[in-house]
Amino acid sequence: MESFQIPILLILLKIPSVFTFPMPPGDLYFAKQYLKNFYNLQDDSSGVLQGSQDAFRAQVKEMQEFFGLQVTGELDSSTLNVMRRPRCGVQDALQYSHGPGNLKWKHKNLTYSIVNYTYRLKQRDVNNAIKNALKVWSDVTPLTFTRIFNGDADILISFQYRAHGDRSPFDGPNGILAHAFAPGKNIGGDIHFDWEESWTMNSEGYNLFLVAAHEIGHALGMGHSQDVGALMYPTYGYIDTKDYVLPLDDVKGIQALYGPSNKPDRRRHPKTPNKCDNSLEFDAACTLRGEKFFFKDRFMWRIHPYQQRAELAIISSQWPFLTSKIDASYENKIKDHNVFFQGTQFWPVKGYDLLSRFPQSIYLFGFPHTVKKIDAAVQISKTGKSFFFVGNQYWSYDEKSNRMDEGYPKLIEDGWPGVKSPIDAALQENDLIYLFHKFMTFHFNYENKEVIRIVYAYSNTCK
Ligand code: 01S
Ligand code: CA
Ligand code: ZN
Ligand code: ZN
Repeated sequence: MESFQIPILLILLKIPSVFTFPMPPGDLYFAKQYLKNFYNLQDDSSGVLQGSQDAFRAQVKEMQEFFGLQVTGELDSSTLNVMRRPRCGVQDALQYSHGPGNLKWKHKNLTYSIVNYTYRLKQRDVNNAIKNALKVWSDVTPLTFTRIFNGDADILISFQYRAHGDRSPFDGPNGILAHAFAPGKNIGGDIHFDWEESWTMNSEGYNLFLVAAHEIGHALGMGHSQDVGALMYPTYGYIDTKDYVLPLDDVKGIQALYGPSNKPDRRRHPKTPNKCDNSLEFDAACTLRGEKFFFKDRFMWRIHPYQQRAELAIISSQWPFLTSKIDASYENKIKDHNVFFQGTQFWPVKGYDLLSRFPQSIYLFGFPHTVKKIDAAVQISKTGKSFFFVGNQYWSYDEKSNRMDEGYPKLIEDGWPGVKSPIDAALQENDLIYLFHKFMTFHFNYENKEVIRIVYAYSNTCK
């Protein structure tokens, strides 16, 4: 867990109050409005001063607890002073960070209840998505989740439409997908999904399991993470949900709150790669209209020629069809498109748009059927030849005649002396070809056929 977003709410609350009011008779009215706005005091239709005295006292207590005041349930002057402070409009229970007060659940055997369903999915599918999303967290903590069928559950899960009584209205399709309340009584721990999203069980629309897993994180007390690979990263991104394993950043976060699970956890929790890790290796690399891209697992770094800073992103956020790791990629400057290889298939893209609705077969290039994946690919812009590296061999493809050149494959050690194979990735920069082998980058002068220097692979991204 790298760091959590500093909640806007807390910054605003730190502003010292410039107002100190005496206690005029309007105080009770004011306090009721405040509790209605920022807590869950129900509107009392019978009039301002009527209504349930107990409910009012309970809300005053909750508010006092939240602000670290003496919990009396009385509207004393220090309580009123806090109420008068300028503040953020978000309800206090709706927190997206480790705020003060209700940090985490005090018990480990949590209960949940599914209040209603979306018409877009079978009830069975919703039940399973929720159950699997809860398991993501119970697998790495001592927490257990039991479904109950009445309203007294810790975590109430529902689909809600637009304004739904908690001062955080939904916004229709897209935008806010769901929200959840930090652990606590009443609405604390509850999860609301936007009724109007296209909820799915696959990669289309918004995958209910993935969003539910993120919201459950909030319901357990997790805030948002700045790690783009984390489940608690604030924006939605599709990732294969089969055999989903919670990323390491989230595991560290939740275990800081509840400790580890008692049962052994042998699974590898995916770690977001670090651009300055000196053992960094790449899956693939390419240029694209002046930018450089380096691919690793489901991530990529992009380096803009003027910015020079390597920016980490999820590959599928740019190219949604690339949901798993890439074997090789190259920029075809002659046809102004890029090619991404995955196993025996390739995807041609123009800028960010897919050029065919489906992946194509790599055998269209003329590879023998013994080739099951391409290690690396690069085009020499001067000659219009593209080179494909597989094991200790390479092929030359002529982009003008669209066919493989005669006499290939050849041995890499013959055509690219001094370069170690297998080659993980390749790209052209100015007059040099960069060839990557494990943690090394070979700078190869193609005209003289010689390696002019070897640098660390991470030196390409550590900026
Ligand atoms: N809910 O947990 C969210 O993070 C909200 C925004 C809050 C400020 C209410 C939300 O729906 N964010 C979008 C989202 O995709 C961008 N959240 C779910 C996810 O899976 N990251
Ligand atoms: Ca929405
Ligand atoms: Zn809500
Ligand atoms: Zn969130």
